Amino acid sequence: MMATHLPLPLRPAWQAALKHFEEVENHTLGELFAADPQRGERFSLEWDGLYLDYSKNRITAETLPLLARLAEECGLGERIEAMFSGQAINLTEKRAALHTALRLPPQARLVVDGVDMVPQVQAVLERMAAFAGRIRSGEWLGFTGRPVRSIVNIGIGGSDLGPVMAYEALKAYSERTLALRFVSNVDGTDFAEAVRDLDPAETLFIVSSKTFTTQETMTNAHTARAWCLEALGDERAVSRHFVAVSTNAQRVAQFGIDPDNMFGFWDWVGGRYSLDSAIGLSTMIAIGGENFRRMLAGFYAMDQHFLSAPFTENLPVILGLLTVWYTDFFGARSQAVLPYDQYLKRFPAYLQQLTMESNGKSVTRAGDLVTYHTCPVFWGEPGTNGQHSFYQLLHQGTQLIPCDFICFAQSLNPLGEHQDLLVSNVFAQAEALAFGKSADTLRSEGMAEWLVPHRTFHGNRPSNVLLAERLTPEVLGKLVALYEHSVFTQSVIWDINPFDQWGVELGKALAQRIVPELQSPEAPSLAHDSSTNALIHRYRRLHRG
Ligand code: G6Q
Repeated sequence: MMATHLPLPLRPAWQAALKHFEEVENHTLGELFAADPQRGERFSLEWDGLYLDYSKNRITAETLPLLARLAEECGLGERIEAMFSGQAINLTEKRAALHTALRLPPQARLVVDGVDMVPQVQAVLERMAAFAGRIRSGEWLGFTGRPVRSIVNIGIGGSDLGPVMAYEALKAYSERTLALRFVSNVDGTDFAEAVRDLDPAETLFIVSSKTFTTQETMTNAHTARAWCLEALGDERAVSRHFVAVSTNAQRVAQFGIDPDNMFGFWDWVGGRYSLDSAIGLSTMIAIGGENFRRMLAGFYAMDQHFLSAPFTENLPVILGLLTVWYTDFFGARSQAVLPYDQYLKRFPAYLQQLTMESNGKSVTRAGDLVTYHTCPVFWGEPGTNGQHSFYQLLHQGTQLIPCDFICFAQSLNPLGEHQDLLVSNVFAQAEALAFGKSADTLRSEGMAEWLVPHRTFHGNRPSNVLLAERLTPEVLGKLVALYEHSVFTQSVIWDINPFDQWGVELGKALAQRIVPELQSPEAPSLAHDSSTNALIHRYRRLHRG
Protein backbone atom coordinates (compact mmCIF):
# COMPACT_ATOMS: atom_id res chain seq x y z
CA MET A 1 0.00 0.00 0.00
CA MET A 2 1.27 3.50 -0.79
CA ALA A 3 2.09 5.58 2.26
CA THR A 4 -0.34 8.30 1.09
CA HIS A 5 -3.28 5.91 1.53
CA LEU A 6 -2.40 4.60 4.97
CA PRO A 7 -4.53 5.61 7.97
CA LEU A 8 -2.69 8.28 9.91
CA PRO A 9 -1.52 6.12 12.86
CA LEU A 10 0.00 3.59 10.47
CA ARG A 11 2.06 6.08 8.52
CA PRO A 12 5.81 5.63 8.91
CA ALA A 13 6.28 9.30 9.82
CA TRP A 14 3.58 9.06 12.48
CA GLN A 15 5.25 6.01 13.96
CA ALA A 16 8.58 7.83 13.90
CA ALA A 17 7.00 10.87 15.57
CA LEU A 18 5.54 8.62 18.26
CA LYS A 19 8.91 7.11 18.98
CA HIS A 20 10.47 10.56 19.03
CA PHE A 21 7.78 11.80 21.40
CA GLU A 22 8.69 9.08 23.89
CA GLU A 23 12.18 10.59 24.09
CA VAL A 24 11.14 14.23 24.06
CA GLU A 25 8.51 13.95 26.76
CA ASN A 26 11.22 13.18 29.30
CA HIS A 27 13.01 16.46 28.69
CA THR A 28 11.99 19.69 30.28
CA LEU A 29 12.15 23.03 28.55
CA GLY A 30 14.67 24.03 31.20
CA GLU A 31 16.95 21.18 30.14
CA LEU A 32 16.49 21.89 26.45
CA PHE A 33 17.45 25.54 26.93
CA ALA A 34 20.38 24.65 29.14
CA ALA A 35 21.68 22.23 26.50
CA ASP A 36 21.56 24.79 23.71
CA PRO A 37 22.38 28.40 24.55
CA GLN A 38 21.29 29.45 21.05
CA ARG A 39 17.89 27.79 21.27
CA GLY A 40 15.94 31.08 21.38
CA GLU A 41 17.38 32.17 18.02
CA ARG A 42 17.52 28.71 16.50
CA PHE A 43 13.86 27.97 17.08
CA SER A 44 12.51 31.23 15.78
CA LEU A 45 11.60 32.61 12.41
CA GLU A 46 11.27 36.08 10.99
CA TRP A 47 9.18 36.59 7.91
CA ASP A 48 7.99 39.89 6.46
CA GLY A 49 7.84 41.68 9.79
CA LEU A 50 6.32 38.80 11.76
CA TYR A 51 8.59 37.17 14.30
CA LEU A 52 7.64 33.75 15.64
CA ASP A 53 9.54 32.48 18.64
CA TYR A 54 8.64 28.80 18.97
CA SER A 55 11.63 27.89 21.12
CA LYS A 56 9.52 27.38 24.24
CA ASN A 57 7.88 24.32 22.72
CA ARG A 58 8.61 20.79 23.83
CA ILE A 59 10.55 19.95 20.72
CA THR A 60 14.12 19.19 19.77
CA ALA A 61 15.95 19.89 16.54
CA GLU A 62 14.53 16.62 15.18
CA THR A 63 10.87 17.32 15.89
CA LEU A 64 9.91 19.74 13.15
CA PRO A 65 11.72 17.83 10.38
CA LEU A 66 9.89 14.68 11.53
CA LEU A 67 6.54 16.40 11.60
CA ALA A 68 7.29 18.00 8.23
CA ARG A 69 7.88 14.51 6.90
CA LEU A 70 4.49 13.55 8.25
CA ALA A 71 2.99 16.54 6.42
CA GLU A 72 4.66 15.39 3.23
CA GLU A 73 3.40 11.83 3.66
CA CYS A 74 -0.09 13.20 4.19
CA GLY A 75 0.20 15.09 0.91
CA LEU A 76 0.20 18.62 2.31
CA GLY A 77 1.98 20.01 -0.75
CA GLU A 78 -0.59 18.56 -3.15
CA ARG A 79 -3.48 19.61 -0.95
CA ILE A 80 -2.23 23.19 -0.78
CA GLU A 81 -1.95 23.17 -4.55
CA ALA A 82 -5.48 21.73 -4.85
CA MET A 83 -6.90 24.45 -2.60
CA PHE A 84 -5.17 27.36 -4.31
CA SER A 85 -6.04 26.12 -7.80
CA GLY A 86 -9.76 25.87 -7.07
CA GLN A 87 -10.27 22.12 -7.01
CA ALA A 88 -13.48 21.00 -5.31
CA ILE A 89 -11.70 20.06 -2.08
CA ASN A 90 -14.82 20.64 0.03
CA LEU A 91 -15.94 17.13 -0.84
CA THR A 92 -19.21 16.92 1.04
CA GLU A 93 -20.47 20.19 -0.42
CA LYS A 94 -18.87 19.49 -3.78
CA ARG A 95 -17.17 22.81 -4.14
CA ALA A 96 -13.88 24.64 -3.99
CA ALA A 97 -12.61 26.54 -0.95
CA LEU A 98 -11.11 29.40 -2.83
CA HIS A 99 -10.93 32.21 -0.26
CA THR A 100 -7.33 32.74 -1.37
CA ALA A 101 -8.73 34.09 -4.68
CA LEU A 102 -10.33 36.95 -2.74
CA ARG A 103 -6.95 38.48 -1.98
CA LEU A 104 -5.16 38.00 -5.27
CA PRO A 105 -3.85 41.30 -6.63
CA PRO A 106 -5.78 42.81 -9.58
CA GLN A 107 -3.09 41.86 -12.09
CA ALA A 108 -3.14 38.16 -11.09
CA ARG A 109 -4.96 35.46 -13.06
CA LEU A 110 -6.66 32.40 -11.65
CA VAL A 111 -8.51 30.35 -14.21
CA VAL A 112 -10.89 27.76 -12.78
CA ASP A 113 -13.11 25.79 -15.17
CA GLY A 114 -12.15 28.16 -17.96
CA VAL A 115 -13.09 31.31 -16.03
CA ASP A 116 -10.65 33.85 -14.62
CA MET A 117 -11.82 34.54 -11.06
CA VAL A 118 -9.80 37.69 -10.55
CA PRO A 119 -11.88 40.18 -12.59
CA GLN A 120 -15.08 39.07 -10.79
CA VAL A 121 -13.47 39.46 -7.39
CA GLN A 122 -11.99 42.83 -8.27
CA ALA A 123 -15.29 44.11 -9.69
CA VAL A 124 -17.05 43.44 -6.38
CA LEU A 125 -14.21 45.02 -4.41
CA GLU A 126 -14.45 48.12 -6.58
CA ARG A 127 -18.23 48.36 -6.11
CA MET A 128 -17.75 47.95 -2.37
CA ALA A 129 -15.07 50.64 -2.29
CA ALA A 130 -17.25 53.05 -4.28
CA PHE A 131 -20.17 52.43 -1.94
CA ALA A 132 -17.99 52.70 1.17
CA GLY A 133 -16.65 55.98 -0.20
CA ARG A 134 -20.16 57.37 -0.65
CA ILE A 135 -21.11 56.47 2.92
CA ARG A 136 -17.89 57.83 4.38
CA SER A 137 -18.07 61.11 2.48
CA GLY A 138 -21.72 61.69 3.40
CA GLU A 139 -22.77 61.55 -0.25
CA TRP A 140 -25.14 58.63 0.32
CA LEU A 141 -28.28 60.06 1.81
CA GLY A 142 -30.98 58.39 3.84
CA PHE A 143 -34.64 58.62 2.88
CA THR A 144 -35.12 61.99 4.55
CA GLY A 145 -32.01 63.44 2.92
CA ARG A 146 -29.64 63.09 5.86
CA PRO A 147 -26.28 61.35 5.56
CA VAL A 148 -25.70 57.97 7.18
CA ARG A 149 -23.94 58.13 10.53
CA SER A 150 -24.56 54.63 11.86
CA ILE A 151 -24.02 51.30 10.16
CA VAL A 152 -25.48 48.10 11.56
CA ASN A 153 -24.21 44.79 10.18
CA ILE A 154 -26.80 42.07 10.62
CA GLY A 155 -25.27 38.62 10.21
CA ILE A 156 -24.16 35.64 12.27
CA GLY A 157 -21.31 33.12 12.33
CA GLY A 158 -19.05 33.72 9.37
CA SER A 159 -21.15 36.72 8.37
CA ASP A 160 -20.47 38.40 11.69
CA LEU A 161 -17.33 37.19 13.43
CA GLY A 162 -14.87 38.19 10.70
CA PRO A 163 -16.27 41.68 10.12
CA VAL A 164 -16.62 42.49 13.82
CA MET A 165 -13.17 41.11 14.65
CA ALA A 166 -11.54 43.09 11.84
CA TYR A 167 -13.48 46.24 12.66
CA GLU A 168 -12.40 46.06 16.30
CA ALA A 169 -8.84 45.17 15.34
CA LEU A 170 -8.53 48.11 12.96
CA LYS A 171 -10.58 50.63 14.90
CA ALA A 172 -7.57 52.94 15.06
CA TYR A 173 -7.81 53.22 11.26
CA SER A 174 -11.56 53.77 11.22
CA GLU A 175 -13.66 56.81 10.44
CA ARG A 176 -14.64 57.89 13.91
CA THR A 177 -17.65 59.94 12.87
CA LEU A 178 -19.41 56.71 11.89
CA ALA A 179 -20.88 54.36 14.50
CA LEU A 180 -20.53 50.68 13.62
CA ARG A 181 -22.71 48.08 15.31
CA PHE A 182 -22.99 44.33 14.83
CA VAL A 183 -26.18 42.41 15.51
CA SER A 184 -26.02 38.64 15.36
CA ASN A 185 -28.00 36.96 18.12
CA VAL A 186 -31.65 36.06 17.65
CA ASP A 187 -32.05 37.24 21.23
CA GLY A 188 -34.02 40.47 20.74
CA THR A 189 -31.75 42.16 23.25
CA ASP A 190 -28.95 42.21 20.71
CA PHE A 191 -30.98 44.26 18.24
CA ALA A 192 -32.65 46.42 20.90
CA GLU A 193 -29.36 47.42 22.52
CA ALA A 194 -27.64 47.98 19.17
CA VAL A 195 -30.21 50.51 17.94
CA ARG A 196 -31.45 52.09 21.15
CA ASP A 197 -29.50 55.30 20.65
CA LEU A 198 -29.62 55.32 16.83
CA ASP A 199 -31.71 57.54 14.59
CA PRO A 200 -33.41 55.49 11.83
CA ALA A 201 -33.08 58.42 9.42
CA GLU A 202 -29.28 58.17 9.69
CA THR A 203 -28.90 54.40 9.96
CA LEU A 204 -27.84 51.94 7.27
CA PHE A 205 -28.39 48.21 7.73
CA ILE A 206 -26.13 45.75 5.95
CA VAL A 207 -27.88 42.40 5.87
CA SER A 208 -25.00 39.96 5.51
CA SER A 209 -25.99 36.41 4.74
CA LYS A 210 -24.55 34.06 2.18
CA THR A 211 -27.79 32.09 1.97
CA PHE A 212 -30.22 34.84 3.02
CA THR A 213 -32.20 32.15 4.83
CA THR A 214 -30.45 32.05 8.21
CA GLN A 215 -33.06 32.24 10.96
CA GLU A 216 -31.25 34.70 13.20
CA THR A 217 -30.26 37.07 10.42
CA MET A 218 -33.63 37.06 8.71
CA THR A 219 -35.42 37.63 12.02
CA ASN A 220 -33.15 40.54 12.85
CA ALA A 221 -33.42 41.93 9.31
CA HIS A 222 -37.23 41.93 9.47
CA THR A 223 -37.13 43.56 12.89
CA ALA A 224 -34.76 46.20 11.50
CA ARG A 225 -37.06 46.81 8.56
CA ALA A 226 -40.01 47.31 10.88
CA TRP A 227 -37.95 49.61 13.16
CA CYS A 228 -36.88 51.68 10.20
CA LEU A 229 -40.29 51.89 8.53
CA GLU A 230 -42.06 52.70 11.78
CA ALA A 231 -39.97 55.85 12.00
CA LEU A 232 -39.74 56.73 8.33
CA GLY A 233 -43.26 55.69 7.36
CA ASP A 234 -42.62 54.78 3.72
CA GLU A 235 -41.66 51.48 2.05
CA ARG A 236 -39.39 53.39 -0.32
CA ALA A 237 -37.09 54.09 2.62
CA VAL A 238 -35.87 50.48 2.47
CA SER A 239 -33.78 51.16 -0.64
CA ARG A 240 -31.92 54.00 1.15
CA HIS A 241 -31.41 52.19 4.46
CA PHE A 242 -30.79 48.56 3.54
CA VAL A 243 -28.11 46.89 1.50
CA ALA A 244 -27.46 43.17 1.24
CA VAL A 245 -24.37 41.01 1.03
CA SER A 246 -25.34 37.60 -0.28
CA THR A 247 -25.05 34.92 -2.93
CA ASN A 248 -28.86 34.64 -3.11
CA ALA A 249 -30.17 37.45 -5.35
CA GLN A 250 -33.68 36.03 -5.43
CA ARG A 251 -34.12 36.06 -1.65
CA VAL A 252 -32.59 39.52 -1.42
CA ALA A 253 -35.16 40.81 -3.93
CA GLN A 254 -37.96 39.06 -2.03
CA PHE A 255 -36.90 40.90 1.12
CA GLY A 256 -37.33 44.15 -0.78
CA ILE A 257 -33.71 45.18 -1.15
CA ASP A 258 -32.91 46.80 -4.48
CA PRO A 259 -30.61 44.45 -6.49
CA ASP A 260 -28.45 47.52 -7.14
CA ASN A 261 -27.80 47.55 -3.41
CA MET A 262 -26.65 43.97 -3.28
CA PHE A 263 -23.00 42.93 -3.10
CA GLY A 264 -22.43 39.39 -4.25
CA PHE A 265 -19.92 36.66 -3.64
CA TRP A 266 -19.60 33.02 -4.58
CA ASP A 267 -20.43 29.60 -3.21
CA TRP A 268 -16.72 28.78 -3.06
CA VAL A 269 -16.32 31.29 -0.21
CA GLY A 270 -17.01 29.47 3.06
CA GLY A 271 -18.67 31.55 5.79
CA ARG A 272 -15.72 31.53 8.19
CA TYR A 273 -13.38 32.35 5.31
CA SER A 274 -15.50 35.22 3.96
CA LEU A 275 -14.06 38.30 5.65
CA ASP A 276 -12.20 39.25 2.45
CA SER A 277 -15.34 39.02 0.32
CA ALA A 278 -18.26 41.45 0.29
CA ILE A 279 -19.01 40.13 3.80
CA GLY A 280 -16.28 42.57 4.85
CA LEU A 281 -18.35 45.55 3.64
CA SER A 282 -18.98 46.91 7.14
CA THR A 283 -15.27 46.71 7.92
CA MET A 284 -14.49 48.45 4.65
CA ILE A 285 -16.94 51.27 5.37
CA ALA A 286 -15.25 51.76 8.73
CA ILE A 287 -11.63 51.71 7.57
CA GLY A 288 -11.99 52.75 3.91
CA GLY A 289 -11.22 50.92 0.68
CA GLU A 290 -7.52 51.60 0.82
CA ASN A 291 -6.99 50.13 4.27
CA PHE A 292 -9.14 47.16 3.29
CA ARG A 293 -6.80 46.60 0.33
CA ARG A 294 -3.83 46.80 2.71
CA MET A 295 -5.43 44.05 4.78
CA LEU A 296 -5.94 41.93 1.65
CA ALA A 297 -2.28 42.48 0.74
CA GLY A 298 -1.33 41.04 4.14
CA PHE A 299 -3.48 37.98 3.49
CA TYR A 300 -1.93 37.60 0.05
CA ALA A 301 1.61 37.85 1.39
CA MET A 302 0.91 35.06 3.88
CA ASP A 303 -0.72 32.98 1.14
CA GLN A 304 2.46 33.27 -0.91
CA HIS A 305 4.61 32.36 2.07
CA PHE A 306 2.42 29.30 2.77
CA LEU A 307 2.67 28.28 -0.88
CA SER A 308 6.39 28.65 -1.22
CA ALA A 309 8.31 28.29 2.07
CA PRO A 310 9.76 24.88 2.97
CA PHE A 311 7.60 23.26 5.64
CA THR A 312 10.18 23.69 8.40
CA GLU A 313 10.37 27.44 7.67
CA ASN A 314 6.70 27.93 6.96
CA LEU A 315 4.86 29.82 9.70
CA PRO A 316 1.38 28.32 9.22
CA VAL A 317 2.82 24.84 8.74
CA ILE A 318 4.90 25.15 11.91
CA LEU A 319 1.90 26.33 13.96
CA GLY A 320 -0.32 23.63 12.47
CA LEU A 321 2.20 20.87 13.14
CA LEU A 322 2.71 22.06 16.71
CA THR A 323 -1.05 21.85 17.30
CA VAL A 324 -1.01 18.27 16.00
CA TRP A 325 2.08 17.51 18.15
CA TYR A 326 0.38 18.60 21.36
CA THR A 327 -3.06 17.22 20.52
CA ASP A 328 -2.07 13.78 19.37
CA PHE A 329 1.14 13.08 21.23
CA PHE A 330 0.93 15.10 24.46
CA GLY A 331 -2.84 14.70 24.79
CA ALA A 332 -3.56 18.44 24.97
CA ARG A 333 -7.27 19.14 24.68
CA SER A 334 -7.22 22.90 24.41
CA GLN A 335 -5.09 25.70 23.15
CA ALA A 336 -5.13 29.29 24.37
CA VAL A 337 -4.76 32.30 22.08
CA LEU A 338 -3.71 35.31 24.09
CA PRO A 339 -3.45 38.60 22.20
CA TYR A 340 -1.75 41.34 24.18
CA ASP A 341 -3.50 44.10 22.30
CA GLN A 342 -6.89 45.40 23.26
CA TYR A 343 -7.80 45.90 19.59
CA LEU A 344 -7.60 42.13 19.15
CA LYS A 345 -10.24 41.50 21.78
CA ARG A 346 -12.49 39.62 19.33
CA PHE A 347 -9.64 37.66 17.79
CA PRO A 348 -10.05 34.61 20.06
CA ALA A 349 -13.80 34.47 19.32
CA TYR A 350 -13.07 34.68 15.61
CA LEU A 351 -10.45 31.94 15.89
CA GLN A 352 -12.84 29.72 17.79
CA GLN A 353 -15.05 29.49 14.75
CA LEU A 354 -12.17 29.23 12.32
CA THR A 355 -10.51 26.40 14.18
CA MET A 356 -13.36 24.45 15.75
CA GLU A 357 -15.97 24.73 13.00
CA SER A 358 -13.27 23.70 10.55
CA ASN A 359 -11.57 20.86 12.37
CA GLY A 360 -14.08 19.77 15.01
CA LYS A 361 -14.76 16.59 13.06
CA SER A 362 -14.46 12.88 13.80
CA VAL A 363 -14.61 11.26 10.39
CA THR A 364 -11.99 11.27 7.68
CA ARG A 365 -12.61 12.63 4.23
CA ALA A 366 -13.57 9.12 3.18
CA GLY A 367 -16.11 8.92 6.01
CA ASP A 368 -14.23 6.59 8.36
CA LEU A 369 -14.18 7.28 12.10
CA VAL A 370 -10.83 8.71 13.14
CA THR A 371 -8.83 6.79 15.72
CA TYR A 372 -6.93 9.83 16.97
CA HIS A 373 -7.86 13.21 18.36
CA THR A 374 -8.57 16.15 16.07
CA CYS A 375 -9.19 19.82 16.88
CA PRO A 376 -8.54 20.96 20.45
CA VAL A 377 -10.75 23.60 22.06
CA PHE A 378 -9.43 27.06 21.19
CA TRP A 379 -10.12 29.84 23.60
CA GLY A 380 -8.60 33.02 24.95
CA GLU A 381 -8.89 36.59 26.11
CA PRO A 382 -6.70 39.62 25.66
CA GLY A 383 -3.82 40.05 28.06
CA THR A 384 -3.22 41.25 30.63
CA ASN A 385 -6.82 40.69 31.73
CA GLY A 386 -6.62 36.89 31.55
CA GLN A 387 -3.64 36.90 33.92
CA HIS A 388 -5.98 37.92 36.70
CA SER A 389 -8.40 35.11 36.00
CA PHE A 390 -7.63 31.84 34.19
CA TYR A 391 -3.82 31.96 34.03
CA GLN A 392 -3.78 30.23 37.41
CA LEU A 393 -4.82 27.05 35.60
CA LEU A 394 -2.31 27.62 32.80
CA HIS A 395 0.51 27.73 35.35
CA GLN A 396 -0.54 25.26 38.01
CA GLY A 397 -3.53 23.29 36.69
CA THR A 398 -3.43 19.63 35.78
CA GLN A 399 -3.73 20.13 32.03
CA LEU A 400 -1.15 20.97 29.43
CA ILE A 401 -2.46 23.97 27.49
CA PRO A 402 -0.20 25.31 24.75
CA CYS A 403 -0.47 29.09 24.47
CA ASP A 404 -0.03 31.47 21.56
CA PHE A 405 0.93 34.95 22.73
CA ILE A 406 0.50 37.75 20.19
CA CYS A 407 2.01 41.17 20.80
CA PHE A 408 3.36 44.33 19.19
CA ALA A 409 6.41 46.46 19.85
CA GLN A 410 4.56 49.72 19.28
CA SER A 411 1.19 50.73 20.60
CA LEU A 412 -1.31 52.53 18.41
CA ASN A 413 -2.06 54.53 21.53
CA PRO A 414 1.33 55.24 23.07
CA LEU A 415 0.70 56.36 26.62
CA GLY A 416 3.52 56.67 29.11
CA GLU A 417 5.00 53.28 29.91
CA HIS A 418 1.86 51.26 29.16
CA GLN A 419 3.36 49.35 26.23
CA ASP A 420 6.50 48.33 28.13
CA LEU A 421 4.35 47.08 30.98
CA LEU A 422 2.05 45.21 28.59
CA VAL A 423 4.82 43.48 26.66
CA SER A 424 6.87 42.71 29.75
CA ASN A 425 3.91 40.62 30.83
CA VAL A 426 3.95 38.61 27.61
CA PHE A 427 7.60 37.76 27.92
CA ALA A 428 7.26 37.06 31.64
CA GLN A 429 4.27 34.77 31.19
CA ALA A 430 5.99 32.72 28.49
CA GLU A 431 9.09 32.52 30.68
CA ALA A 432 7.13 31.50 33.76
CA LEU A 433 5.17 28.86 31.86
CA ALA A 434 8.33 27.36 30.42
CA PHE A 435 10.68 27.41 33.37
CA GLY A 436 8.43 27.71 36.40
CA LYS A 437 9.90 28.01 39.87
CA SER A 438 11.19 24.93 41.59
CA ALA A 439 10.66 23.80 45.16
CA ASP A 440 14.41 24.02 45.72
CA THR A 441 14.51 27.64 44.63
CA LEU A 442 11.63 28.43 46.95
CA ARG A 443 13.37 26.72 49.83
CA SER A 444 16.59 28.54 49.12
CA GLU A 445 14.60 31.75 49.37
CA GLY A 446 13.43 30.69 52.81
CA MET A 447 9.87 29.70 51.89
CA ALA A 448 8.07 27.89 54.75
CA GLU A 449 7.95 24.19 53.95
CA TRP A 450 4.17 23.86 54.20
CA LEU A 451 3.78 26.54 51.52
CA VAL A 452 6.34 25.13 49.10
CA PRO A 453 3.97 22.81 47.16
CA HIS A 454 1.45 25.61 46.78
CA ARG A 455 4.04 28.05 45.52
CA THR A 456 5.87 25.67 43.18
CA PHE A 457 5.58 26.15 39.45
CA HIS A 458 6.64 23.01 37.63
CA GLY A 459 6.98 24.86 34.34
CA ASN A 460 7.56 22.90 31.15
CA ARG A 461 4.42 24.43 29.68
CA PRO A 462 4.76 25.31 26.01
CA SER A 463 4.02 28.57 24.23
CA ASN A 464 4.65 30.51 21.05
CA VAL A 465 5.27 34.24 20.93
CA LEU A 466 4.27 36.15 17.82
CA LEU A 467 5.73 39.64 17.72
CA ALA A 468 5.28 42.36 15.09
CA GLU A 469 6.18 46.03 15.06
CA ARG A 470 2.60 47.31 15.20
CA LEU A 471 -0.93 46.30 14.41
CA THR A 472 -1.58 47.45 10.85
CA PRO A 473 -4.15 46.27 8.28
CA GLU A 474 -1.39 44.25 6.57
CA VAL A 475 -0.36 42.60 9.83
CA LEU A 476 -3.96 41.71 10.64
CA GLY A 477 -4.31 40.08 7.20
CA LYS A 478 -1.12 38.12 7.78
CA LEU A 479 -2.26 36.97 11.22
CA VAL A 480 -5.65 35.77 10.04
CA ALA A 481 -4.18 33.97 7.01
CA LEU A 482 -1.56 32.45 9.32
CA TYR A 483 -4.27 30.77 11.36
CA GLU A 484 -6.38 29.88 8.32
CA HIS A 485 -3.49 27.96 6.83
CA SER A 486 -2.47 26.48 10.16
CA VAL A 487 -6.01 25.09 10.42
CA PHE A 488 -5.72 23.75 6.86
CA THR A 489 -2.38 22.09 7.68
CA GLN A 490 -3.94 20.38 10.70
CA SER A 491 -6.88 19.18 8.61
CA VAL A 492 -4.54 17.60 6.08
CA ILE A 493 -2.69 15.66 8.76
CA TRP A 494 -5.97 14.56 10.34
CA ASP A 495 -7.39 13.75 6.90
CA ILE A 496 -10.62 15.68 7.52
CA ASN A 497 -12.60 18.16 5.46
CA PRO A 498 -12.19 21.53 7.19
CA PHE A 499 -14.66 23.32 4.95
CA ASP A 500 -18.05 21.82 5.84
CA GLN A 501 -19.98 22.18 9.12
CA TRP A 502 -22.68 19.53 9.24
CA GLY A 503 -22.44 19.51 13.02
CA VAL A 504 -24.45 22.72 13.25
CA GLU A 505 -27.47 21.32 11.40
CA LEU A 506 -29.21 19.02 13.87
CA GLY A 507 -29.84 21.65 16.53
CA LYS A 508 -31.19 24.05 13.89
CA ALA A 509 -33.66 21.45 12.61
CA LEU A 510 -34.84 20.52 16.11
CA ALA A 511 -35.36 24.19 16.98
CA GLN A 512 -37.62 24.57 13.94
CA ARG A 513 -39.79 21.81 15.33
CA ILE A 514 -39.91 23.32 18.81
CA VAL A 515 -40.88 26.88 17.75
CA PRO A 516 -44.54 26.00 17.02
CA GLU A 517 -44.69 23.96 20.21
CA LEU A 518 -43.72 27.05 22.18
CA GLN A 519 -46.11 29.27 20.28
CA SER A 520 -49.29 27.25 19.78
CA PRO A 521 -52.24 28.61 21.78
CA GLU A 522 -53.38 25.08 22.63
CA ALA A 523 -51.16 22.86 24.77
CA PRO A 524 -49.31 20.82 22.13
CA SER A 525 -48.96 17.07 22.34
CA LEU A 526 -45.25 16.56 22.74
CA ALA A 527 -43.24 13.62 21.55
CA HIS A 528 -39.74 14.59 22.71
CA ASP A 529 -37.85 12.94 25.53
CA SER A 530 -39.22 13.62 29.02
CA SER A 531 -36.63 16.32 29.72
CA THR A 532 -37.40 18.33 26.59
CA ASN A 533 -41.16 17.88 27.08
CA ALA A 534 -40.95 19.20 30.65
CA LEU A 535 -38.83 22.18 29.60
CA ILE A 536 -41.32 23.10 26.87
CA HIS A 537 -44.27 22.91 29.28
CA ARG A 538 -42.48 24.99 31.89
CA TYR A 539 -41.43 27.63 29.37
CA ARG A 540 -45.02 27.93 28.11
CA ARG A 541 -46.28 28.50 31.65
CA LEU A 542 -43.58 31.00 32.59
CA HIS A 543 -43.62 32.83 29.26
CA ARG A 544 -47.30 33.60 29.53
CA GLY A 545 -46.78 34.80 33.11
C1 G6Q B 1 -19.33 29.38 8.53
C2 G6Q B 1 -20.65 28.80 8.65
C3 G6Q B 1 -21.66 29.66 9.37
C4 G6Q B 1 -22.33 30.71 8.53
C5 G6Q B 1 -23.53 31.27 9.28
C6 G6Q B 1 -24.24 32.35 8.53
O1 G6Q B 1 -18.41 28.88 7.96
O2 G6Q B 1 -21.09 28.39 7.40
O3 G6Q B 1 -21.10 30.28 10.51
O4 G6Q B 1 -21.44 31.73 8.19
O5 G6Q B 1 -24.42 30.22 9.57
O6 G6Q B 1 -24.71 31.89 7.32
P1 G6Q B 1 -25.27 32.88 6.25
O7 G6Q B 1 -24.18 33.79 5.82
O8 G6Q B 1 -25.78 32.04 5.13
O9 G6Q B 1 -26.39 33.66 6.92
